[in-house]
Amino acid sequence: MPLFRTLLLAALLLLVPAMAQAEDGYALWLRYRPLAPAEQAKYRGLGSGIVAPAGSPTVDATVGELQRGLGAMLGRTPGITLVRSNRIADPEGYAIRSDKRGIRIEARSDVGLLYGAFRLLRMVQTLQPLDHVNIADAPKLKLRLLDHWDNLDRHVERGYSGESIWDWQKLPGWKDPRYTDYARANASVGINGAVLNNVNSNADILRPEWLAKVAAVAEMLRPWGIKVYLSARFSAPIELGKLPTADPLDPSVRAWWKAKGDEIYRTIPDFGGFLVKANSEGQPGPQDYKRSHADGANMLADALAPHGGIVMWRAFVYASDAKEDRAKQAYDEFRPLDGAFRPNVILQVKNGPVDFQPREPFHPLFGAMPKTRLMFEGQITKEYLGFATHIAWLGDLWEEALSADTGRGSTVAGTLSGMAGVSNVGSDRNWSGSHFDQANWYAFGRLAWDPQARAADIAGDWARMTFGNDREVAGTVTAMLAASRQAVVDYMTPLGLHHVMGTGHHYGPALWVGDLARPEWNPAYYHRADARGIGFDRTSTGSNALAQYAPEAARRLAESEDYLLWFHHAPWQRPMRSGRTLWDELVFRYDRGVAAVGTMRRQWAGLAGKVDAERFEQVAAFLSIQEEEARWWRDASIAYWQSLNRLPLPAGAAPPAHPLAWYQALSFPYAPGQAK
Ligand code: BDP
Repeated sequence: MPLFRTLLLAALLLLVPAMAQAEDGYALWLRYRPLAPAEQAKYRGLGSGIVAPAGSPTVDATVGELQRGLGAMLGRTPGITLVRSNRIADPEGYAIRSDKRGIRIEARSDVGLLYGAFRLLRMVQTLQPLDHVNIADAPKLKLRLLDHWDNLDRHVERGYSGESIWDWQKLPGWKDPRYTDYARANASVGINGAVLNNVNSNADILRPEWLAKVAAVAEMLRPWGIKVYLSARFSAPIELGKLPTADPLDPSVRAWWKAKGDEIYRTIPDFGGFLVKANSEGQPGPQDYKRSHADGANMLADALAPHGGIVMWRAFVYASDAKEDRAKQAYDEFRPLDGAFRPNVILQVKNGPVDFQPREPFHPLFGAMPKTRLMFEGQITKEYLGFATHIAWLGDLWEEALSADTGRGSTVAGTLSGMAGVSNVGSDRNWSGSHFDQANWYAFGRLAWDPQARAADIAGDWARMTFGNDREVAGTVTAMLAASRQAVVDYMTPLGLHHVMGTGHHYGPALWVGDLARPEWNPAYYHRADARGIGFDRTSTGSNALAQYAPEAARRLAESEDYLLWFHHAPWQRPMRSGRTLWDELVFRYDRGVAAVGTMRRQWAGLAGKVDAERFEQVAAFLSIQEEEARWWRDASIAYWQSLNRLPLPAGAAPPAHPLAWYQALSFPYAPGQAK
């Protein structure tokens, strides 16, 4: 027995390193795998040991991360000197220089040193030489946030990666070390803020006992340069303060928010501010009292201004009773308010005018409010792009929006003060629901740091950091990412189609739905297809949403076939640039999308044995789900369009696998992430 026990212990001890190496995705892009000896040789002769200024929690975190990362990759820590220096102008910027004595990271602030350290680690992770480094970098935008749509019971609205990571019930007593790993990952890409709770918010988060929990999270994120923010419910003065009104011009309401602001800052001295969804989708707001969005935002801004806090006011509004094209409503509502907001208000605008679709034109508010600070809101979680099982590289989606020329003197990127991404982080071991969805979290941070960065470069870095530097592996992963977003557009919403997903949960196709109470919740509202044609006329003969864009931008959008059915209602027989009719082109694109997923599957299969088995198997299984669902999208869509246009399929195209009624009968009452 004792011998057996000894053997068992020995076996277990042998297993421990293997378990620590498990590739379950937890390490994200910060895997820090040991480099091969030949690769390590590249980094010889750089001295050794870290010299850092007298400790601060951020300097300690920086030194710890360098030791952890370089120690694991190189087996030693080269000579690195961290220097606080006023020569670096930007408060979050850094410079890295090296010579044969070692590496010097200079920054104005400790968080700049942290960002420089992560840059250095990335260079080693991607095998870039360190002997003659001379780089300086600083974030282009000050506000780089994740928005968590997390409820207080840990349900995540539009979350496909488990529960909320915020374990509110156990906070503040139990500070899950996972919060530190979350912060490390964010800091590594420059994310410097997190809104902890859902925009469809619950006033309870503003109660003192909840603020104590928020303070505990803030304390863990602080060393990593991340501030916490909260979604504020506009009616909180009624719900918590027992006031009869939440009218933003009422002195008692203003006093309530001011006192609440003071209380928050007593608890969390570096609190970032509020995010607000008001008068949208049933949320309370200033219009309940016949006040404007500016009245509401400014009232909250005044409460936080003495403490340096900001208000991010969302432009995602559309009225339940409006007859107007939903795509026009945010612009109509906010454009007249340009210049009416306090300096600490930032208007947060979704990338497109409808709602995080696989492809949308850029939002017409970008460039149209020169006297107002604007933030870009992207959705990292893939509510409309196949949840966690579809590979869809959002780096391309955001690059397309950010690089769009507004026709008013700059690109979308050039109009921004910040970026917010609706988080895809949850309690799943791999954080994001799938290994490839981590790429979207990564890309979001990198683009918020530099909205002019190229998504392809970011994809290359992510692939190497996540799957290793083997050229075939990294090249294949990068190629898969590059093809993936257009594939989703093709098999779900080709040629400018949009919002044709399943009711409520948005899982799968439901183009035939036209009986929901609110017109703009119906797919039929958006595609307007009948026997003769398809598409939403947003030209001057229709809703004229096109006129919200500057003339040059409007012309480009009107001419783009990628947005054809977004802006035009066209006959099925309309000739396309390819020489096909619109109908044939639509079928061609559905097929192209399905085929692209098949290609991704084969590409991935070719990496068998070159990627660790654990991640390989899951990605392979998810790709087969994606292929099945891509075919489902294609078949259901074609079956439905044919029920209207009665047109034959182009030569060689396969008929749908089932009759339309089969697709219409599918129901998914338990699809994840639904709004509660
Ligand atoms: C929609 C989501 C809904 C969100 C809303 C928003 O379906 O759950 O609350 O956006 O952004 O896309 O407020």
